[in-house]
Amino acid sequence: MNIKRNSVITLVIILFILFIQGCKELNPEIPASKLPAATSLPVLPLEVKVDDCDDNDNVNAWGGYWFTFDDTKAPNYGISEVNPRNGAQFTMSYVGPDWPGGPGSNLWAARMWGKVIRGMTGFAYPLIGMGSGLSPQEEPQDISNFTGIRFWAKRGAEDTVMTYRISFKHANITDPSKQDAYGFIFSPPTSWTQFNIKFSQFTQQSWSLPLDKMESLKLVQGIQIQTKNPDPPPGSSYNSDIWIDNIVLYRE
Ligand SMILES: [Ca+2]
Ligand SMILES: [Ca+2]
Repeated sequence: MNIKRNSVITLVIILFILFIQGCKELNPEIPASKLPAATSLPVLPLEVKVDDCDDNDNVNAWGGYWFTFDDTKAPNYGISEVNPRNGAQFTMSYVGPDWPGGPGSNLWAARMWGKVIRGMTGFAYPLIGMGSGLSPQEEPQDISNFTGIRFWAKRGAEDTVMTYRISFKHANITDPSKQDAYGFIFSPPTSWTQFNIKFSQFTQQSWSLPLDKMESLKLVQGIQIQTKNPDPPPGSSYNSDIWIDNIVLYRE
């Protein structure tokens, strides 16, 4: 009887000692003032949305406005036609059931369509395009800490413009030859396809004066996409219809 009782007492004492030891370990005797200070490193998101267009207005997630452009203004005075009309408020287009996520999973996208027209005389390099500012007043934005841009695109089945160029808008730079110095030419198929283009893949326009690429990435007013087709013969035109959606800038 006594042996059993002594064993129980011994076990209780051992458990108590273990408990005290455990408490000591849980409460290291280091004053709070000696603990290393918490450091907060800036965490940059891996992906930042430019626009998914699904609120169906002409403003993107950065507060910038969507727009179209063509060759009709000075100094080109061409006769190409773009829709939504150059200078009018941009409107989104409704995404049909061909979206890979199925009907209704994506509502609106940015779309530009029209004709790249070359007259018998006059401007010989006709073009149309659309774009989106990266701030309400298109103040230059520094996007040099991003790796590249991802977006979805498709073109119309009947189009005769099959290649487009995505580039940065630099309209504040007084030398027009530097306005879209760096870009990337891509060929959207007739079904929705995601493009992933690193800024390292952007190349300089052959006719533009060099603007340092890092300088360019620090002064971006907007992103623009324009027709990049062989120039039509005099008196002829090409059809263009391009859809763009789910644009993000990303970091790797
Ligand atoms: Ca919007
Ligand atoms: Ca959308």
